[in-house]
Amino acid sequence: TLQITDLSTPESGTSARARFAADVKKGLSQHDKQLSSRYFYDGEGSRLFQKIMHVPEYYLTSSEHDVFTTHRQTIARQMASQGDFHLIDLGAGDATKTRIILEELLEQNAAFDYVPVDISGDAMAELCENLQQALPELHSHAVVGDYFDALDWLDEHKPGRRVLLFLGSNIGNFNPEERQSFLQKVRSHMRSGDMLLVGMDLCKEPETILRAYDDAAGVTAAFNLNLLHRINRELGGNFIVEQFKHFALYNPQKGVMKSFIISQQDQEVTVQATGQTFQFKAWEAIHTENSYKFTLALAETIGQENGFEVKQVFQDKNQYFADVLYAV
Ligand code: AVJ
Repeated sequence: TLQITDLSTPESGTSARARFAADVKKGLSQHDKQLSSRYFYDGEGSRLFQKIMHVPEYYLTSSEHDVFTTHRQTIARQMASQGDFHLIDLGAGDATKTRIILEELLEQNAAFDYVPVDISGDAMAELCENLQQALPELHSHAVVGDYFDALDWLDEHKPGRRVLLFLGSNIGNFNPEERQSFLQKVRSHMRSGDMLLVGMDLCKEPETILRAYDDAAGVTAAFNLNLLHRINRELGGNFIVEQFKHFALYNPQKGVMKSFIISQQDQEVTVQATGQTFQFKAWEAIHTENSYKFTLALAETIGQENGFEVKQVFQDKNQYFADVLYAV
């Protein structure tokens, strides 16, 4: 069976644009300019991210894929070990990796339904269609909306045990404060017997990490610079994107990959929806993304701090990536 619930409204479209404009205005008015990585994922940005997942240097996707193929039996058994459940996939996207677990759960005759959650209605429609083709016996109910709107909706409409997924090192986009608040909020929607599986990219050779965010074909650069194209398209900006460049930097002490957009000359840019013109000095940077890297010790600590216990850690053969199963 297949169902889609769309929590977004026509008004949420207008207010999303207003929020984007306000965030751009604030971010480009600061001394250290910044734009949020949240805004990478318009249609074009999502297409470019799909492409990144196939870039040879971007080891994250293939590593997590390796984790799932290697440990599919154990992961599925752990999930199903406490009885019936809803499998809730936060930020499901095309769910390529989740599908490995779905197939295994079906093989094990586990009693569950699949609830992919994503902000992109197009992605959820496409996913449901693909799942119905590939796994017709799967019960799925997609929810289109923000993670926490979806969790509120699920509290009311889908009671019962839940296993939550937050894959792909999406948690790495949060700084430590944002991560605490995310985990606390997720925890508040969980009860004893529920589980949370979190994908985390691990600290490793800095060159390997750096190459993943500065690939030779320039796909990551295009992904980053698409943010300026998006401002041009949606907010009436006049960025001459060729006068900016992508720059990636890894800090091995903080374990964080940082992405920037650098202005290659003195220039000014007007963004109609903000009613403002912004000045850029030559070589001035806009910070656009944090991608935090983890250690197993950190995985344990952030769990403990937020009421989660590490039940099992699954890794790929290179130990590049970990999927950490938390119980509450
Ligand atoms: C989707 C947030 C996991 O940080 O690795 C890929 C996004 N940015 N290349 C990441 C991204 C540049 C990605 N996440």
